[in-house]
Amino acid sequence: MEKFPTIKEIKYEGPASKNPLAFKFYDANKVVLGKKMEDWLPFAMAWWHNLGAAGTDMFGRDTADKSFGASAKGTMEHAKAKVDAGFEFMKKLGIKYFCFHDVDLVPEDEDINVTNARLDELTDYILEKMKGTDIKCLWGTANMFSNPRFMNGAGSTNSAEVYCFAAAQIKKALELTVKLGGRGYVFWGGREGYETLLNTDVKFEQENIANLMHLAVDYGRKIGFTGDFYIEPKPKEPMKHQYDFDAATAIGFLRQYGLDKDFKMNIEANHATLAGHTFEHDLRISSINGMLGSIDANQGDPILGWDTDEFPFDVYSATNAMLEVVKAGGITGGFNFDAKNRRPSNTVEDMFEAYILGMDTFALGLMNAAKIIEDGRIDEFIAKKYASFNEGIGARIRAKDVTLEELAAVALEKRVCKNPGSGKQEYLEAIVNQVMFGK
Ligand code: XUL
Ligand code: CO
Repeated sequence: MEKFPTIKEIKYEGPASKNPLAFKFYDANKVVLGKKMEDWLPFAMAWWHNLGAAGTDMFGRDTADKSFGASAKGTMEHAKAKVDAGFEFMKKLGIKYFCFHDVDLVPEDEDINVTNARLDELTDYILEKMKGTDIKCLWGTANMFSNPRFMNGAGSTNSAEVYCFAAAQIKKALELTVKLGGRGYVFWGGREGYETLLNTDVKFEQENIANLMHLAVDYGRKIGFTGDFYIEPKPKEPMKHQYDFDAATAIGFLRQYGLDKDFKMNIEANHATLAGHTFEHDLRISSINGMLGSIDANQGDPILGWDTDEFPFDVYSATNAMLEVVKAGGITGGFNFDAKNRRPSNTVEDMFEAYILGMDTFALGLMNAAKIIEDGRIDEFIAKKYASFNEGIGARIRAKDVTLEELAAVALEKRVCKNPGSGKQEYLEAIVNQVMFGK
């Protein structure tokens, strides 16, 4: 039986369409810079938000009905109804991937063995559903932040027993990711951080996190996981200080502990902005370090200071992000909508309209990025900006063929520095507007 009987397959109808249940910009087969839109943009559904979150916040209970016809929530009947709803949802939108935490899939029991048996049963059910479709897992992860045992962290815990539970969850989540054909495996260190140094040994905790990641890599490779491991940086929330603050911090950590060959970044827009960066900044830092893996596509609110996980709507941000992605040649991961409807958007139509908004926003971002690249003026400006390094003393600096004394001698001979050249930010911003809105 259909879970969303009022919703038909969502089709591309073009920018003039006023049908809320149609794509205006995302046209899966349209070729942009030599590649189909759907190949540039492997979209994924986040199991937790789309099938789990029903509007509960710190001040009020659910506003949306996400029982999907099951007689009670928190049952295996409900877990299976979520699978049915999720697959119907993805098929109707043309989404080919999903992302999950272990405990998004089934109700968690006090006894981890019971939970694991439920996970086996449910993933068998998912595998059945996958047959005859091209839907697969983008990435899996273990939720090591909700259960009270992780109150002092998972890899960073003070308790060796808790550390074993974290290991057990990672082991199982890796097995499930492999079973469901996952491209990646994510570590989001939700509780890997601290509130006060008065009770924390930072070095000890970071070493333990790294060791757990090494064990995960060893086990993953042993059971045939060939994909990438990802760190998803986030500076704060729930912890005051999180160790994976931003891409630069996480990359430094991976290199320090010899994990950089197996790990890449999963960059979430709203996490980058919480760290005081733009989304595109963390994408750039990842890509210049060869670690741009996957993306959690959402956006925050500049007025609110927390992770609001909104569906992406900001076309400038999506354009800047897609410029990074296109210049990196695409990503091996995907675009996971780690986003939820606003609490009063509580209908089934709202669920679909949110994904349509997100997919259209990234399609616009992709088309704008292509236009900016084809226009060429911005790349041309950047090339010219650094042109003094193409010859003479500049070329020797790049070739690492100079001493500090030689460089100083050049300056002393010139006596006064001439204008180093305009940064021309306003000219470049005007080009972006012209490319975006000009005919
Ligand atoms: C939390 C967050 C997580 C990760 C996966 O802010 O983004 O949902 O994406 O654990
Ligand atoms: Co996320």
